[in-house]
Amino acid sequence: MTTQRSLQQRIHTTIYPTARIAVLAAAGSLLAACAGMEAAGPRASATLEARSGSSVSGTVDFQTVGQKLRVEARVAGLTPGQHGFHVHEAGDCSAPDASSAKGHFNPAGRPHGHHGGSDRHAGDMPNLVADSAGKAALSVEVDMLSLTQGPGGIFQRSVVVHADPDDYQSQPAGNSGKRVACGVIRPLAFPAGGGKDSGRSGY
Ligand SMILES: [Cu+2]
Repeated sequence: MTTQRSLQQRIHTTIYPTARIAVLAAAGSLLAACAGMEAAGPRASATLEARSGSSVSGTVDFQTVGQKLRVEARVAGLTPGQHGFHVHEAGDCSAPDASSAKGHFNPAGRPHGHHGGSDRHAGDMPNLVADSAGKAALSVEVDMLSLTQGPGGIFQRSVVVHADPDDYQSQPAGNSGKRVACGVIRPLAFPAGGGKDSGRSGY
C-alpha cells in the first residue's frame, strides 16, 4: 500500500504541473478540431440487389457521426410490414439466395439480440418498415459498427434485407426468413475539402 502510494507520488512529481496542463489543453483542442470535421468523415454505401426471387431494390448509406455510425436505408419492392435488416459477415451477395453473405456480422461472438441492447451481434439493426406501396426508409445511428479497419469495421461486408420481421430474440438470426436483398458495403471517396465539392462534375 505504502509502496504503491509513494510510486504514484513519484510519477506525479516527475511531470511538471505546467507541462501536464499544456498536454491536456493540446488534447482538448485536437478533440474539438475532430468534432468540427465530423461532416467530412468516412462514408460508405451499398446498392441492394434483389435475391430469392424478389424485386427489392434500394441503397444503404453509412456515415461516421462522432462515435456512432449513421445508417440510412431507402428500399423499394418490399411486402408491406417489417423486414429484418442486418450487416452480414461476408461482402459476397453472389448466391441467388444471398447465403454467400454468411451470418450476421458478429466479431464479439455474442448471441443475436435487440439492436438497442449490448448483448447482441454488431450487425443487428432495427427492422425496416415498408408502407403499403412496399417502400421503407430508415435512418438510425448505431454503435459497434464503424468505417474503420478496427474490429467493428464494415467495409467489404454486406447488408441484407429479409422477407420477415426480425423478432430480435430467436437464434441465430431473429427468424427473419429468406434474404430478399443484399448489397456489398463499399467505401465512397470524398474530396479532401469535405462534402461540399462532391456534386462537381469531372471528379
Ligand atoms: Cu440478416
